[in-house]
Amino acid sequence: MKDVDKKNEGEELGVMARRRFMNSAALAGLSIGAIACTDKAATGAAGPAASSAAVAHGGGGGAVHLKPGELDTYYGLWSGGHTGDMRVLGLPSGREITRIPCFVPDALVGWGITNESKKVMGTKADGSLKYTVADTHHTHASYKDGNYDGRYAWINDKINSRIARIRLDYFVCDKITELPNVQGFHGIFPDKADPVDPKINYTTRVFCGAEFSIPLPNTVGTEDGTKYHSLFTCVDAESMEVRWQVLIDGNCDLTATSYDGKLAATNQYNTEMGVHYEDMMSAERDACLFFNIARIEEAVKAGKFKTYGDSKVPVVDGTRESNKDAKTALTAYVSVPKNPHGVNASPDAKYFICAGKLSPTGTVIELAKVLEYFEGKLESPDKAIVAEVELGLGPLHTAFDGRGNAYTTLFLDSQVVKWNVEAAIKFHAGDKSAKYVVDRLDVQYQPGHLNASQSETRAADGKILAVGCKFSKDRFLPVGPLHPENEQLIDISGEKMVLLADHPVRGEPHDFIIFKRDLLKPKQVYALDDFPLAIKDPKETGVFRNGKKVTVKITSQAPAFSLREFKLKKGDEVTLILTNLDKIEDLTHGFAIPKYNVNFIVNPLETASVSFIADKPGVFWCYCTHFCHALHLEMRTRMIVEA
Ligand code: RUQ
Ligand code: CUA
Ligand code: CA
Repeated sequence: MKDVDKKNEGEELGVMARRRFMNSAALAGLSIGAIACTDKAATGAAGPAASSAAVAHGGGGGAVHLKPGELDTYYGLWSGGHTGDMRVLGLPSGREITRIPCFVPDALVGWGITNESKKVMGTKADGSLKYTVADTHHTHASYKDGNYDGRYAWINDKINSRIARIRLDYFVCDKITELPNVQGFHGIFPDKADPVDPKINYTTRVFCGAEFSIPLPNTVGTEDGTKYHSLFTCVDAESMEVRWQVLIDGNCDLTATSYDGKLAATNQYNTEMGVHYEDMMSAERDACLFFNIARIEEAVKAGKFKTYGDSKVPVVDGTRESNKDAKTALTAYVSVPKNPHGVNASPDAKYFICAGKLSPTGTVIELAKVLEYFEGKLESPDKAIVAEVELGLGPLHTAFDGRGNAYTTLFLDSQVVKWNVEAAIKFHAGDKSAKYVVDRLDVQYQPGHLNASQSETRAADGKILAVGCKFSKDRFLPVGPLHPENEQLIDISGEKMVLLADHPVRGEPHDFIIFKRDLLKPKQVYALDDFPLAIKDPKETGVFRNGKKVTVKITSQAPAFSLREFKLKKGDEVTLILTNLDKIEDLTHGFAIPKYNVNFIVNPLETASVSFIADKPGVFWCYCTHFCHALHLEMRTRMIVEA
């Protein structure tokens, strides 16, 4: 705690000392990280004291502990990390309510087992899944009028450059698109309006940034990195087809969009286009790259594009060389210090903020000025920078409270710094009396993402802030070498931040959004007609044979399946369709076939199907795997495969 106070008083001294440290340590990120970790272990004791204070003052952000039966105020949509799914939390309690499988098979719901989910996930010619690993980072939801409209959320898979869409009415993934021409798809953000048509005040595009550069087309292994490229991609929010891509200099990292739909941006840490890390950090400044959406779409319409390899996707030229004339430029490269990380739009719609990562600064870019640049009224896009202020070591991501304050994670300092954006702008303009740093709070430890309630909308409410700490060290009972990450919840309703809670989480979840629960109206029972294969009446069930091709139709109604047994012949090519005719909320059944690697569920009025070859003769008890009734154990049917 003392450490924190000192920093508040001696802001300038601290910054100078830290700056020296950054330079002398030659910015070898890993070793700096290790030092900072050990340092912070000692101050970790501040945690428990801070949380009891929060409970005592009642915490404007609300107490973390909800009484049994009480519901949370906010939904949290969380990236699941390597489990390739989306976690849904209730906040402020931090209770995990569900997980929505997307990129990786899931044994509970049968994701990657049923034909319906395999179709979404993508299969090879032999019907097996194309990919079974994923690395999800970022999740954001669809907008209307600058707030979430509860239609969709999107999440990225960095490993295989896939974008998944989640329907927020049923909380299911309904489409996955693999991006062409790119590797390391990282940043993702939906637009919030159309750049041209004011009637379209909702999301129709999703922008995707590719972090790695590769040869185009990537068909021959070549070492010469100067020939590699990175692209920025636009995906249609409804069809999930790739609309267009922009060839750029440097790389993409995270993505942000303006509230008027006119601009999207990505921070670039590798403007050097290095292939080794020392090359990637050799320049003092990199960039925040802006895209003029209307102009890009005009260029596509006018046929000013190329295609690469098998891909039909139009690729326009957004490189520096081809975009020197501001009045026709598709892109603008705003210079930002040293390997910036994170670009975030402020809820007043005025600014994008880039965090410096290897520079202890935050850069505030005024969007109105970026638009002026595109009109030829500003000599350089760099003139759109209205503040570049010292925040602390290793700034990564920024959230907002809707009261003019920004909250930035400091990875190396293991802190969240609260700073006032307008004060920072005054300070930058020369008013050295402007105190922009409002508060600092130690977090445990090494924070990456953070997000505040409603922070990414015009309705930012400044109540709670979640912080994804990459290291938990001593915060939980030891469980062997793999430590969980530590997600912390902070009350930001007052002047000072107050730590409320720690939650262990399996790595590597990254990003999340938090929004008011009344923005969603989820449905809890399907409609039979949602599924083309639905079996509407138990009388329609049975075994239907067409040579070797066999369709088994079954319905479930607690505590029985419509067929008490069904007979197959060895070698049959079977498709089994199951409709759950129970139509009351929370009455889910499961269906497992031993030795056939089949297990899936059907929710109320849901239909799912599986296909397999009946290659093993014998008797197989297909049983309900989801506890549904006092006779749940008795809820079975026999699959009899004759030799
Ligand atoms: S980016 S910390 Cu994918 Cu920051 Cu996660
Ligand atoms: Cu049906 Cu358990
Ligand atoms: Ca760099």
